[in-house]
This record gives sequence, C-alpha cells and structure tokens, in this order.
Amino acid sequence: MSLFKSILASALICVAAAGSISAQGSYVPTPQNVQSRQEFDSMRFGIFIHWGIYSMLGQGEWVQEVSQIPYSEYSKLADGFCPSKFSADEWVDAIKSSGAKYITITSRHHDGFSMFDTKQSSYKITNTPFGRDVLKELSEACQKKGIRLHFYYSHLDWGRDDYYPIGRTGHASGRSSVQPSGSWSHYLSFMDEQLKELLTGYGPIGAIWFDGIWDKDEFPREEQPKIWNFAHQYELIHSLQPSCLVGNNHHLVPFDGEDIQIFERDVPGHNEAGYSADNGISTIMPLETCQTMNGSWGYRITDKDYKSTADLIHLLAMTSGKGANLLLNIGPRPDGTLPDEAVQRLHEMGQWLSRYGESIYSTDGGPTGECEWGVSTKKGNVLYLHVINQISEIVLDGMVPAKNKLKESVSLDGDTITVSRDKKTGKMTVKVPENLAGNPDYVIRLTFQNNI
Ligand code: FHN
Repeated sequence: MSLFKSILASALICVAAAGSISAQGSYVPTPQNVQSRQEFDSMRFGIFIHWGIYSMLGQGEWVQEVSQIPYSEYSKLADGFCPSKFSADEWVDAIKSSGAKYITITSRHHDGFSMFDTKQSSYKITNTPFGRDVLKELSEACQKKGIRLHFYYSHLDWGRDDYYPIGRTGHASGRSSVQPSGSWSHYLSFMDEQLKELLTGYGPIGAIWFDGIWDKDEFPREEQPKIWNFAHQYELIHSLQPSCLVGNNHHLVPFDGEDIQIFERDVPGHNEAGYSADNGISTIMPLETCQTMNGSWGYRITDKDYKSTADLIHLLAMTSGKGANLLLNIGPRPDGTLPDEAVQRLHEMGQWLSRYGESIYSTDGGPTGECEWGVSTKKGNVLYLHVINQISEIVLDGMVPAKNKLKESVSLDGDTITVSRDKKTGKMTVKVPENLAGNPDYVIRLTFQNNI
C-alpha cells in the first residue's frame, strides 16, 4: 500500500456510514458501567496479547486445530512450558511506552489451556514447570504502573469433554463422541466458575473479551444467547465488577448485556477481512477494532510480515476517525519475551503519540468520515484533520456553521495553515502544505469559538 498517494484534486469523497444500531434490549448499564464505557472510549489504543502453550510450536494459536493434533498429544506441551524470560514489568513498560492505555490478554484460548491458577482445571499454567500465574503478575504490574487490564476468554474449547455437542471445529481432539451426562450445563458452570476467579482474584478488570461462539454457527443469531446463557453470564460479570465491560467478538449485531462492540481486522464500516458483513455499527456503545501487528495473533515463528509503524499510525488514526479504539496484537515468544519487531513498533508509536496524541486520545470521530486524504477527529471546539494521503486542499462543507468562528488553524508540527471561509455558508477550504512525505499522519488543528 502506498502511504502517500498523490491526490492532486481536492476531495470530499467520504465513505458512507454502514448501518447504525442505536438501540439495545432491556439491559440498562449501571452508572459505574457507563463511566467505564466513557473511560474506555477515551483510551483509543490498547495492546492485545495472544499467549499460550501454542507459542512453543511457533505456528499460531490455531495450531492444534490446523495440524489436527489430538488433545492427548497437544496437552503434553504444558509439561514443557517454561517461559524463563517472562517479566510482567518489562511487558507493561514496553506497552506503556507505546502510549497504549490498556492490555487485553488471553486468559484461556480455544485450546482450553488456562494461563492462570484456576481451581476449575488442572490444565493450567501453574501446573507447568514454570509454575507461575502470569495473569496475577501482569495484574500486579498493571496496577502498579497504571494501565488497565482486560481478559480475553474463549467460549470455545478444543479439549474438554463437556464442550458437547462439538461445534464446527475441534473434531480431531479425540474427545468422547458420546455425550457425557449433563455435559453442556456442566461446561457453562465451568465457565462461570472461571469467570468468578478472574473477576475476584486479579484486581479491577476493565473488560471480559469473549470469542468463539461462531463455533456453533449452525444456530441462528436469535438462539445464541440462550445456548451460551448470556443473560446469566453477563449479569454475573456485571454483578462481580459493575465497571467491567463485556465485549464479544461474535461478528454479529451486539447482544443485550454487552458494553463494547468489537470489529475484527477491520475499522468499523469496512469488511475487508470478511467478518463484518452483518454487524452494523452501534451508536450507543464504545467501538473497538482488533488487528494484528504482523499477520498472526499467536506467535508464528516465520511471520515477519510486520506492518510498518507508519501503517500502524494510519490504522490508529482511521479507527479514531471512526470513534473506535485500536486493539493492536502481539504474540509473545515461548520464552516469554515480546518479539523485537513488536517492541520497536511500540516504541515508535509512543514517540508519535507523545507529540500528536491530543488528536487521538479522548476524541470523537470527526464530521468528515473517511476521505481520500484521511479522516478527522474532534474534541470540544477543536477539529483535527489527519492528512494521511497528500492532497493540495481539503474542502469542508456543511460541517461547521458559519456563526461558529474559526479562531486558529495550525498543524501540530507548528505550521500556520491557510483556511479560506465562505462567510455565509461556513464552507472552508484548507490549504495543505506540499511535500508531506515522511510524516505518517500530518495533523491540522482547527480551533473554533464554540464546540463543533
Ligand atoms: O479464532 C480467534 C483467533 O484465534 C483470534 O483470537 C481472533 C482475535 O480476534 N479471534 C478469533 C477469530 O474470530
């Protein structure tokens, strides 16, 4: 992708908003939950961590399924898991240096291995030679260093007998094909007990991030809440920690009881990854886009296809322009370290955000939508134009009424920006300096007399 496509003509070709969703069912979030939604919405940038025993095979978190490894063999990886270089403090320092405000880590992925000291299963990190509870260490480091912690939690499980009937994946696990009595309700209770542990033993948790119900996609959307007992599960979470947000990466219109809408590998309104055909865009919930830093979620030893820092900054600007957070993924190595390429990008994003962060944090999506030249964000009486693709001028028509006077027009690099304005209509023509190559996102700040 060319980052600075030369666009000679001024343009206002913006992408139309996808179907918006402005109502939920009967769920009424508590005041603490509403406050937590607002805080989450102001953060704009978080880091996703996919880490588990699969990292030892270096082929991503789906290796058990993709390589059709039976559970009896795969589970032996646990006996060799010893990430001797893991340091929660080092992770949190590196992540904080990027300007990210929260971490979402896999507490249990589809392989069913718990990365915490659960009492509900012996298939867990404290039964490996490592013997340490990484979530505990991470929660302590996060609290000490002031960064919020979220837990990813898989609804799907490729190992347990009580995950029955099996869905569309996990058929090579070698599980009993005979239904153990009371199995599904047992599985639901198992998840409840684990969620109780996660929400009572690890300090304040910003969100539970569910994933995997699409494994049972033979059931229509309307039946999913009943199958997974969402009413009970979501209520359990909200009662244990009222400010804990519930998000579910089901790629569907959000269900009652959810607090965040998640988009996988696409900014809201796009569907390049193919997950967002049917989910609309909520106008009442905070939005979050998750994306990989290379092409993989879990550690893949051969995947060096890292997005450049400039591309990641574009992504952050694009998600912010849609009023969404970016949850950017890293797959740590089996020794517990973050890949060097990831650490470098964290550092570089932090450098960019330390200078331009005012145009990202605590902003809303701006009035332009997505345009050829980039996007806009806004905060109070300030409009930020994120010029990602070179253009000579930007025309803003019908966005800020003429009576709202323009007080200042500068770039965040300190350049004065020429704006001509039609006194009657308020239509503005913003002159963009030439030769922006080298700056991944040239930010123009337009300050008005009143809120926009
Ligand atoms: O199957 C998972 C995948 O491993 C990964 O966790 C991503 C992250 O969004 N979610 C699922 C696919 O939708």
